[in-house]
Amino acid sequence: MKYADICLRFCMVPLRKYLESCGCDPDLIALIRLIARQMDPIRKAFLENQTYEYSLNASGELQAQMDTWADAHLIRVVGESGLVRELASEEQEHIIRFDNSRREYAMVMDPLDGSSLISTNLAVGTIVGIYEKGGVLQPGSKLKAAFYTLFGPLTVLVVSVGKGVQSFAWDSESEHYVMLRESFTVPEGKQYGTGGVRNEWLPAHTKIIEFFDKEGFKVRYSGSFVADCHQLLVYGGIYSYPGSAKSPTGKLRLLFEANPLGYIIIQAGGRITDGEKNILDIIPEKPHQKTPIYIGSKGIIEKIEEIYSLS
Ligand code: AFP
Repeated sequence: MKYADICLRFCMVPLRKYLESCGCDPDLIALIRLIARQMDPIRKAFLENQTYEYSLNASGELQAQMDTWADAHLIRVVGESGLVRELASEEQEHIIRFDNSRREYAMVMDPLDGSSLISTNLAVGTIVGIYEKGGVLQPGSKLKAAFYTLFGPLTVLVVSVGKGVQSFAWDSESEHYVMLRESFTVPEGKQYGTGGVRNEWLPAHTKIIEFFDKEGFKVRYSGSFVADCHQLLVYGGIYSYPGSAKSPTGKLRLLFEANPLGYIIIQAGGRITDGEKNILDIIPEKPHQKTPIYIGSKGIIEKIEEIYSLS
């Protein structure tokens, strides 16, 4: 079936039309669509890049072969676009500058989040945040757009350009993204996920988990931030990765993970906190800065901040 027929038959709005209807700058639309289209080659590359313990990144963490493949692929495409002046990637130690770019967009990305799950064929995805200008070391509240993709049964793109949150699915026949859902509101679900090791948690986090257990929350934690956030976007609840005595700032990166997802979840009526403040207000000092993170339903985050304030 032809793409136009599919849209007509299922009343599906294509990604480009949706972004145009939001009044986005044509170059921002071009950039989002360019990155979004790379999910097809990335998805196809999984089969030939199945080495899981491939290399170490700048932070000394294990990289899967797909981490480096997706990173190199996206860096090349972004560089050739002529739209991005600065790029920070979770897989690169330093900020990359494209001095000849004709626009000043600054992009942050986790090329493949949750990559330890590649070996188990569970859902992973790509996270992207875009600033209009001013470089990558800016608070998340200044983002112009953020999106993530999720490689599940469908390749899904969830995007916000500051006008709510929408999801699109990749149609491999027509090679377009078509709208799946035109708005999201994070419900007050009763489920939680937490990273870290229980006997290393700090007292406030232990109290929070005890509160969830007492209130009859279900546990949902996959090991892929992007997949767990997608789940809470639909069902509500929270994802958390706390600080610990060993690692007071936790594991997740402010620039590549917390800010883009925080921007999206706030646009869907949820919240994000480090326990004390909105993560999107943090002014980053370095690309690989980490932060403790609680993200999800508004009411639950308010309760978490209350428990922190009393601890
Ligand atoms: P990787 O992309 O290196 O697998 O890291 C994934 C991640 O940053 C995030 O997506 C997960 O929620 C979290 O780490 C899982 O960490 P644990 O394995 O410590 O639970």
